[in-house]
Amino acid sequence: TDEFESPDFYQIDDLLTDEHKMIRGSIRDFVKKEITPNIEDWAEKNHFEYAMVKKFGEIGAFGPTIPTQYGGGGMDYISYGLIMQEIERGDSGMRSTASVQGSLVMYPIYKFGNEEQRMKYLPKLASGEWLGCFGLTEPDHGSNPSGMVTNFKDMGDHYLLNGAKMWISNAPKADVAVVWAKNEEGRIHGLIVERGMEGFSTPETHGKWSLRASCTGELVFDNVKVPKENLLPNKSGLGAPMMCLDSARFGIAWGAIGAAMDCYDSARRYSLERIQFDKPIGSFQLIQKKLSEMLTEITKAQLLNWKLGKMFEEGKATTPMISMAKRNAVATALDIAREARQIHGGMGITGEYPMMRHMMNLESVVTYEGTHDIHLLILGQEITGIPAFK
Ligand code: TGC
Ligand code: FAD
Repeated sequence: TDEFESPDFYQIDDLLTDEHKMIRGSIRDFVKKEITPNIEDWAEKNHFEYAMVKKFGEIGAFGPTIPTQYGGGGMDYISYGLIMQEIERGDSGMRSTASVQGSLVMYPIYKFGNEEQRMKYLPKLASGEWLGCFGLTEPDHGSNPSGMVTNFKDMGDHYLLNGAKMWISNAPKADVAVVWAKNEEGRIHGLIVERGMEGFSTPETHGKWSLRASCTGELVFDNVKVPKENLLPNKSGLGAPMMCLDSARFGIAWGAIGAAMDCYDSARRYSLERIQFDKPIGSFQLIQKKLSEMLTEITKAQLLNWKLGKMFEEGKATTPMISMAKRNAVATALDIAREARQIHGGMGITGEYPMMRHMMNLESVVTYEGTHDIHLLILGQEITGIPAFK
């Protein structure tokens, strides 16, 4: 069969409700119809298919955990994880579009915004009428966002915003940007910046060999007048963007395992079809070792992700727990993409199969939302009480 078969070696489906399985099934069907047939072409052409934004809105991929009164899905975190898993099984860049919109744009407006801001932005972001982006990283401040220099001054009837953000997913096409900047006292606040504000531009970043179906750019603020009502009033300090990252990193932990499953499934299938030395290559011990280890790592990560989702629901998930899941899932997915590529031999380097694209995508995923090593150090700090990054 050509159908993707989702590995479920430890019967983790028993831990899911009928609703979870229904949501996963509908997103899987969507990915099969809308993403899989086109993605190699989009990635090869470095093309961001803007029409997907509306389609993601229609299937509820934006802000699944945001309450329905604001246009969100009102779902639990396991549902959110499953949606990200299925979309990233299609492509990490597609998942980026969805997780930035939901966890990094809608979430801060919902969590730190006032009622007028929620009503103005959330329904349009949920439906895909508007696309959003999240500006934290700067050219000189990536792993260390607290050093940011983007700043705003109180001019009486408005704020004046100056500075630049770099590596921002969705930026070139975004209608709305949630931007983190320091006030005159050096305190970090979130501001909602809209396309069309004078002095605001979003140049595209070219030459990426990764996430080629997602658009990435800069946010440049040259004396941008931001209305005072665009400041997110209900939380300031680095903790505010970090809370958004908690939610987005959770989605990535699930998403990366979706990419891993896609690679594993392709490798399993190919190993049974490809004949060398008069036998399917799947009959050789070294191939079986690779497949066995892939399945083991996917299963471990699925259990970690599921439990983390439960802890999110119970308000018990901590940043180091999230770091463990994100770091583990992405490293696992990268290893599996490489091993699966080898199982496909020369064919593995072509766009006939998904591994090369997943592998290149995952090089971004292992870096963004906190690098592999930063997550290790967050765990190190949890264990020892000593932050090693400063
Ligand atoms: P640190 O001193 O630890 O904390 C500063 C203040 O923030 C508070 N805080 C949190 N509050 C709530 N929830 C959290 N999760 C929090 N984490 C920190 C903390 O309590 C403290 O508050 P206060 O009141 O004491 O000031 O901060 P630090 O400067 O030492 O930094 C720690 C470090 C290095 C771990 C952190 O900065 C970090 O995680 N760096 C990585 C940066 C990162 O992840 N950037 C991501 C950019 S967005 C992105 O990549 C999107 S890609 C998406 C896509 O396309 O899919
Ligand atoms: P650096 O921080 O310069 O790190 C370089 C290397 O040094 C890394 O290996 C790192 O682990 C290591 N390092 C740094 N500090 C330490 C330390 N203390 N101890 C040990 N090692 C250390 N950002 C956003 O705000 N919004 C987005 O939408 C967004 N989208 C992105 C999309 C893509 C495709 C990419 C590639 C990035 C995106 N980012 C986004 C930025 C991303 O979050 C940063 O790239 C990431 O946080 C790392 O920052 P940096 O690239 O400046 O690397």
